Amino acid sequence: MAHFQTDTNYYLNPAAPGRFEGQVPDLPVEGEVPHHLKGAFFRIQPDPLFPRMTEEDVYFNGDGLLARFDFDNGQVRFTQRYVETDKLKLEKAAGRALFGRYRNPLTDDASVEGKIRGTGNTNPFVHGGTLYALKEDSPAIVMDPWTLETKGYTDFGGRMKGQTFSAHPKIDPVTGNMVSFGYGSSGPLTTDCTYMEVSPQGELLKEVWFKAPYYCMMHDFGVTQDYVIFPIAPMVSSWERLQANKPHFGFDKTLPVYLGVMPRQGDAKDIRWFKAPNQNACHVFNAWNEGTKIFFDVPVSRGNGLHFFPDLDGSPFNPMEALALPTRWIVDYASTGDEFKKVTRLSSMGGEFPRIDDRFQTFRHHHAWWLVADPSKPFTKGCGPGFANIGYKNMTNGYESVWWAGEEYHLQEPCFVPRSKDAPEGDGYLIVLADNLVANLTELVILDALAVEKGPVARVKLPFRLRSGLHGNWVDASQMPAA
Ligand code: V55
Ligand code: FE
Repeated sequence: MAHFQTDTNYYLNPAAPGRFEGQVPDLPVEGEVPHHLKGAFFRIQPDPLFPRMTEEDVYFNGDGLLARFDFDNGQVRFTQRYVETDKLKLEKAAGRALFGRYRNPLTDDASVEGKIRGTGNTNPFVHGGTLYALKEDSPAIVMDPWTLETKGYTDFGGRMKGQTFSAHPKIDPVTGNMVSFGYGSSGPLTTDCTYMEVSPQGELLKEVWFKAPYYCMMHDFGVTQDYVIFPIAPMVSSWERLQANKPHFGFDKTLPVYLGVMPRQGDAKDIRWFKAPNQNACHVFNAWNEGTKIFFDVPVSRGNGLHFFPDLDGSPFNPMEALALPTRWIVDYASTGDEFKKVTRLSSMGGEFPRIDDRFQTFRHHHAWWLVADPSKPFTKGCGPGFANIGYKNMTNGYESVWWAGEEYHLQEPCFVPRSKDAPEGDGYLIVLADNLVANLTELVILDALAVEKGPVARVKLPFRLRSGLHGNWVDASQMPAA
């Protein structure tokens, strides 16, 4: 197989890989880090350790490079290590890349046929004191939350039969269970899916198998006290695509969107599929139910939101159709029809990476934050307008505010941090990584969560640039296991 050893397209500055592990014991701070914050902020970025073996690839395909920011008494320490997946171990032993393109095993070196291709690069998620590195094409990976050592894939003691575990589980605040799902559960491109619940002790309590209406990138889902909601949006694939060396996913403008609604106490036979016209959704703010009425808050775009997974019909990427608007989809599990038309726009501030105060997952939430793209603001030449703003909405009184980071910056997904463990919903801070595209350095910015427009209360300065990441989560010190 040809061995290109190249870093093309999405691998150039400012998206170039970091390719390093290390520690910084005490990061310099501008302003003041709240002294009472004691805990860890985990975040992860895709970051290919070896130069790619294929000429083309997408940013989603890097090895998981996991970081922890430790907060204690106003000081912040940084630690970063690779997720040592089976894939990365094989590549380290060979001294070069062996795995080819994103979710295309047909592009791999023959020596790694049949190996798990996961990278653990999407979400570092803590449940019951266990840190998982998650990637939706493979099982969950157990990590040591203190040393960031990789313990390996888990099938929950042999109980998980599906081959995949979503990067977006939720924690039910009542039972403490981690509620999750998988797609492509019997192998790549299969329509088999699973719904799972894991106890705080790490026991897989259930695995319900069901079939999706079509194979697609089911990246996130909704969990309420009584239902789970599976969104099917037309980011699709096929073996023909993979054989033709196209990107794994492409957007199909002809297929409808479905919401699969299943009672959490129910089974596959209880799923109702509600149908809506062609559109796109990816991440989820939150979901809740009032009786059989289900509320599902998601950023929704009219068309394809990901330029590196082009439209199947070859039409050029359309940034206006790609911009997602926070939207409320409402369906009634007890209704007679199978269409859902009830849609409320929640904001005209377009963007993605929605977050709430996660202590209120599965219940009606009152505060929401997301990254906002605003093409009317100036931006650094060559870097595009990007996500340079944080949007906030009070869901009770409709009050909205926004913080613009400035033309030198792109922002990464925000994370809400409660002022204290028992603080009221929304009372606390927002942690945001801000990439300074001019200085080529990253800052960890801390905002007052209910007054983002006031700008940072502190800027924690990293002495290097982090690559654009996916997700991050705060863990209070009291919820970290003993070191
Ligand atoms: C997403 C990210 C992924 C992936 C599939 O944000 C979807 C969506 C970082 O990897 O594999
Ligand atoms: Fe995600």
